[in-house]
Amino acid sequence: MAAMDDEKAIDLVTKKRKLQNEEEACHQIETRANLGNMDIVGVLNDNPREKCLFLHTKISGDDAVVLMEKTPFDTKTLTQLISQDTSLKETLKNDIYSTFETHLPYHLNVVKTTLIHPATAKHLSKYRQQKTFAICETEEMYKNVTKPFLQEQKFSIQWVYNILDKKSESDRIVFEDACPKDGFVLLPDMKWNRKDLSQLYLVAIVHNRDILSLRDLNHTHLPMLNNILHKGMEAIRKQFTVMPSKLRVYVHYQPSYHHFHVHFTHLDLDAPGFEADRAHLLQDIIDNITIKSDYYQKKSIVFKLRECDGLYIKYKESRYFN
Ligand code: M7G
Repeated sequence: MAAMDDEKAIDLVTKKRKLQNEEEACHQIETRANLGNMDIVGVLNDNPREKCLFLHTKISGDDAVVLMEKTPFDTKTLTQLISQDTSLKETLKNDIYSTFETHLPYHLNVVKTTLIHPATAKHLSKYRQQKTFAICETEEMYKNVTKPFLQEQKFSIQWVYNILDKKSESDRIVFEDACPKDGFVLLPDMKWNRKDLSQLYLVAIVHNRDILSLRDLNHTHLPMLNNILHKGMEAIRKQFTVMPSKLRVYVHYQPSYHHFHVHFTHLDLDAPGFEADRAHLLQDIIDNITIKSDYYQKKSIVFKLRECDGLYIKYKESRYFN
């Protein structure tokens, strides 16, 4: 028994080391890239509270989206943060209160950048700050407006097929159940830097290519859903030592990408899209379908749309709009 535990511990250390090496390799690739080859077209979104800036740029005439986000503090670097290498310029002093403009050592001043290139009009719309509206989609509205729209307008999911076919990110896969009907691939979400466990964010992508969204689920999908919930949580416990009680496991409706997938995030992370008008807990989905197989075909579902979303425009033109 002790030998088994030792083996598991060694396995975990090897995996962690592999992850660190990958991160270092990623870092080296990033340091070789530069942003000098693009022209700025405009700001899509500038959010001071979340400390992120989304830009529309052009690279060799093609549209691109650049997402820049200040990374959280890393408590492992405290001694470098509070050191003589950090310079402070006083901006206010009053009694016991002072504020400073602070310049951190170069290597602590990291911004995570995501580049989408070439970007489509849908990418530009996805990241542009816009007014939002709630839609209460009935069974009939789904059939008459949403489903026909999705069939003609689906966002490209080539990146999903690249993952399932092992053409991209195969070295990042944390767990796979290869069953074509009930299986899935679990891997770090693009939003996670794979360093900070309190920001942990993984995504489980199913092998079944026929499920557009929550709306398509019924009792025949229960083995797949239970598989994802239990095997996904177990894989995260093993690889990252994050317990199931620290995880939030959910599905978006509407998702951006219409190939069924499940989000696994750390409970302490305020992930974008965890609002009541977008996230559906996987455990609730399993229970609802167990009670009534066609629950998600019959249920009215409230979700948020933005004013430039194609689906919002379709609803505006439809007889359901008020
Ligand atoms: P969603 O519910 O369809 O929409 O989730 P959202 O993007 O509006 O949340 C798709 C999830 O897949 C998101 O959490 C994305 O960050 C993630 N994602 C998107 N892309 C293009 C990639 C990718 O290329 N690789 C990985 N690992 N994750 C991605």
